[in-house]
Formats: sequence, structure tokens, C-alpha cells
Amino acid sequence: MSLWRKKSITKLLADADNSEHGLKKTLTATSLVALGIGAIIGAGLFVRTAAAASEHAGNAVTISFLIAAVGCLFAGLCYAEFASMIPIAGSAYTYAYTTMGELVAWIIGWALILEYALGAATVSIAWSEYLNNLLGGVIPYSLCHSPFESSAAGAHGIINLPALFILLVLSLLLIKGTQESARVNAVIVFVKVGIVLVFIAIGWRFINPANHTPYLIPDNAPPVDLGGGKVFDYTKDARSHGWGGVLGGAAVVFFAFIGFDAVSTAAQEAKNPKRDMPIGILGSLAVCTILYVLFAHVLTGVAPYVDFLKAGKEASVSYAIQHYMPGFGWLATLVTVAILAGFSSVILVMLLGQSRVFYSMSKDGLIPKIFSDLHPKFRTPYKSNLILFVFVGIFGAFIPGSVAGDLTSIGTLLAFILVCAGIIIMRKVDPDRPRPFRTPFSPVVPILGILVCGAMVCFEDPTTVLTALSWMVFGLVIFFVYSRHHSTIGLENKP
Ligand code: ALA
Repeated sequence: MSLWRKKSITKLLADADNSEHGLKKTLTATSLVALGIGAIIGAGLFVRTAAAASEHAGNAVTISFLIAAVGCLFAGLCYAEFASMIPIAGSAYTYAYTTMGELVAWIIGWALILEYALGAATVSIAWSEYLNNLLGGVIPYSLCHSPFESSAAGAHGIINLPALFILLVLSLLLIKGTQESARVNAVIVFVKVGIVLVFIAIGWRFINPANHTPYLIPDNAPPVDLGGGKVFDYTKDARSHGWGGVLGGAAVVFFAFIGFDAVSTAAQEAKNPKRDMPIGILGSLAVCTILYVLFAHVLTGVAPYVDFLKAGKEASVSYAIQHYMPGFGWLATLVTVAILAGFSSVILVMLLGQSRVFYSMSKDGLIPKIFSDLHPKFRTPYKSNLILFVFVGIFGAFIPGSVAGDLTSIGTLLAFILVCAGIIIMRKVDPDRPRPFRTPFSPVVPILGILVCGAMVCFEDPTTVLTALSWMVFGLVIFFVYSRHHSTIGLENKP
């Protein structure tokens, strides 16, 4: 039984065309860009920008954003070629199945669970924090934190109920239908982009040029007293000052870009996938990069970045407005409300992406059939959505957000690297297949994608990298015990 058996693209496309009983084709180029932005702008921008600036890159967090964007651009160009060539639900997983064979496809599918399912869990935890912030902290600590967390005052977490709540609501919305979900998403994207623009426009007037010098954190930056006997020492770690800090910051803010590839998971539901997928992927990436760099420039200009180590650590954007933009308290509340809506759309697209990856894996026999059963009326994979809610809910309710967030980044980087490799392989083994969109300068761009994304993995926290590797080993066990014996291709080829 070969580990490298592949799916035929021709058969794959023929199966997808037989869409009478499959997923509905309802998404246009504009809704795909909106879907991308819906998945992209979230906790990464509103939470991790301040963390990356204060702990790693200082004002040069803008450069960190650009580095992360370059890695995503290279990977995005590779995604766009695949998505236009193989417009099938399932994204990187499907691409790998046709190019690198079953085992690599499984590895990517398994890594994508880290990206989408844990990504949704991470943002649901951030949602819970901001909700409590908006409500003035009325939710008891124990009911909005994981059992692994405790407050400075000694309270312990038990379960994160708001995170569970938002996951349930959005799972039910997804079951109702992709078109409805896309419509809700479009409204949220409008609000989210609007608030980012308003913050940039108003905040620009409050930039204090003194805050922007020096631009990088100097090698001899003084330690910062965090109170309670704790001190943050910039000189201790190469990832906390100078250019090392800029790269460390890139690994942190990379989370802010996760999601543009989620557009490719909806390829089968796009009206004109060959033209619209590249527009959806690259368009959403471009819009977000511009917004992020401007946002980071304003945030670090309005408030000194060391503030984000201390009082401004949580709800950093509201903090900056309240403390350094007198007369704009209303904006702080508005920003929080928009952030809550924004987080919801990120979770929605992540859950959508995950259920579509499961759909494809299940159609291929690698995971049980229940993951591709469609609802008789809504034609959505409702059982999969419900199982996913339980799985993601366990993480959202019981795991700290930072753990889930770092794992999400590693899983995504791994998938990006394999997609870049897939383009190089595909150009060799199937050079004549029509490619409505071609990755320019191949193999230079895919190789650069592998290098930049690989560098970001090296700048992630070593413990997180180990945990992610354990997850991948667990996946391999499942593959060898179950999946390869149930694979549709394997069963078809049996004598
Ligand atoms: N990019 C998404 C976010 O920042 C995952 O929340």
C-alpha cells in the first residue's frame, strides 16, 4: 500500500463539477475578499501588535508586520496558483493530495487542524476577555478563564463560558448556510475595517514623534519594572532587542495574517473560482498589510511601547485611546464593540475552513463519513460543525489563549511551507495543466516562501514547537492505524 498514492486532478475536478448534490456555489470575488479580511483582522492586530512591540520589536513592529507579510505573500502566491488550478474545498490539504501524495496530504490536513480549530479557540478566548472588559468585569474570573490560569488577586479559572457561548452561536450560524454566513460576515468586515480606519485617522493627530525614537529597541535598553518584584529585561534574549527583536516580533504578529488562506477552503463554493480565488487571496492580504502597518505606526506613536508591558497590556487599543487621546473616550468603547464583532467573523471563517477541510478528508475516507454528511435542507456539513464545536469548545473553555495561539501559528507555518514545496513539485510532474494563475518567478518565490516561513518557525517559542511536533506524531499514529486502511483511493485500487 503506497504512502505516496495521489488523487488525480482530472477526476477531482470532474467529481466537483458534479455539484448537484454537493456544496452550493454562491461566493463572488468581493465576498471572497471579504471572507479573507473577515478571517484575517482579529486578535493578531488588536492584541498581538502591542505584545510584539513591547516584548520584541519596539516601534519597528511595523517592520515585523512587513516581514510576516512577505512570508505570507510568497505562500499566498503559491496558494493562488493551486486554488485557481484545483478549485476544490479543502485548501492546502487537497493540493497536497494531488501533488505529494496521501501521507503528506494527511500531515497538512492534521496541521490545518492546529490552524483553523485552535485558531478559532484562540480568538474565542480573546472574545471572552474583551466581552468581560466591555461589561466592566462583571463575569466572575472563574467563569471566563481556563483552569490553568489564576489572577494576581489569587482567583482561579474553572471554565471559559463566554468562549463556549460564541463558538456555539457561530457553529449554529454555519449550519444554517454558507451564504447567510457570508452575508453576516460582510457586515462585520465593514464595521471592523471602519474602526481600524477611524483609529488610524484620529490617532494620527496624536502621534508623539518622541515615541518613535529610537525605532528599534537598543541593545542596552534599560530593564522595565513590572511591579510585584517582576522585571522585564530586554537584553537577556536576542529576540527582545535590535533586529533579532524585529524577527521575534514577526513570529508574534504572523498570527495577525492567519486566515487569508481560509479563502481557498471555500473554492468549491466560489462562482468563478479560477478568476476569483487569486483575487480573494491576494486582495485580502494586500488590504490587511496596509492597514496593519499604518495601525502599528499609530499605536506605537500614540503610546510609548513600554506601556504595553504594564497597564496597557490588556485591551491595548482602548488603553492607548483612554490615556493619550483626550476627549475620545467614546472611541474606546466603539473600538471594543467593533473588536468583539471582528473576532466573531474570524472565528466564523476559521470554523468554516475547518469543517470544509474535514469535509474533504472525509470524502477521501481518511476520517469517518460523518464529517461529510450534508444537512438535507441547508446542504452544510452540520454533523461536522457540531463535532467541531465540541472539539474547539474544549480548547476554548479549558486552555489558555497564549498556548492555543502559538500552536495555531506553527501549524499554519508548516502548512504554508508544504504548499510552497507543492508548487515546485507540481510544475515538474504536471507542467502542462492549465494554470489560470501562475506563481511568478517559480521556483524562486516558493523557495523564498519556504525560507521566510521556516525562519519564523525558528523564532517561535521552543516549547510550543515541541508541543506542535507531538500533535503531528499523534496524527501519524491515527494515519497508520485508521486512515490509510480506509482511504477511498486505496479501496478503489484494491483487486
Ligand atoms: N488573523 C486572525 C487574527 O488575528 C487569526 O485573529
